[in-house]
Amino acid sequence: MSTGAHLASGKVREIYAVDDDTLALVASDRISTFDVVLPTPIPDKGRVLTGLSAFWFARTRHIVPNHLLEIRGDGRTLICRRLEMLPIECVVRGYLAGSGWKDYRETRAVSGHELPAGLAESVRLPEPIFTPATKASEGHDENIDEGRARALCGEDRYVAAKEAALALYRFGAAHAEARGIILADTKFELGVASDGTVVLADEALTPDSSRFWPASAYQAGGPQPSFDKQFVRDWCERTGWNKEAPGPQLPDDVVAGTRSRYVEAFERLTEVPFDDYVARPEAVL
Ligand code: Q0Z
Repeated sequence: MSTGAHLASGKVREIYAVDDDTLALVASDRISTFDVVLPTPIPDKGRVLTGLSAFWFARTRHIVPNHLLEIRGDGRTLICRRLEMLPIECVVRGYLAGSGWKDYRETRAVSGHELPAGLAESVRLPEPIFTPATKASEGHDENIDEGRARALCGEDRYVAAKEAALALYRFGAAHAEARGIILADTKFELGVASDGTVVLADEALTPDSSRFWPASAYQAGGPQPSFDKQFVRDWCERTGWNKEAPGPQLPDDVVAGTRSRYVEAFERLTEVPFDDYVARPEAVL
């Protein structure tokens, strides 16, 4: 089976059309930080993200069906069912960080969820909240309230996507927490199959679509270190880079340290040795 025509590029991924009903999602080793893709790849990052997505797809089919058909031998390509994508990002937050923290500080609410006064940055929320966002073609997604999201999706699809996203987050966060990783928040993309079923698509519960924090360092009251990207961010800050493209080339020790963190996240979450995955990607299924 060939990969087919190139359809779209993300910052660090590509989509190809295999046939009318089938796509190939290919994850590169590129890394972005402060919204800029750096010139230096992180070896195996694409495999780690692809293997993690496939792991979660295999373990959450009881919650919601997903688009995964097969994983290629290269470990970085998922063959997927082509869907009609919902026009919203399905974000779930269990902790107050990123744009959730920003919106809370300004309005005491996130996507229409009014929260208690006096919450600290990175605090665990009383309950995970669904905070849908627009899909911005460039720039940042904007959090929208339930009314706008429902109007964009249609009532039935909105309710199915919201309930799936909340259940997926709870499942992923509990699994990760038991392995020393806090899944602070995550973004899902869902689509609709030809029979009308709402289906989980894209990547799922990876460090590129989520905030992973080391539980060992967790302390609410400020920003938390990223499980995977903290070495890169710290090194970039020390260089005095102005955070505009092009980013700096990373030194070998920062590349190696960052690769180790991705592999560590993969092994903690999947309990599959990364070398086994490289030899046989179906090991995560
Ligand atoms: C996912 C994206 C990427 C750039 C479209 N199963 C599906 N059916 C239809 N469309 C998609 C999927 Cl996953 C779809 N994206 C996001 C992924 C590169 C953009 F790898 N866009």
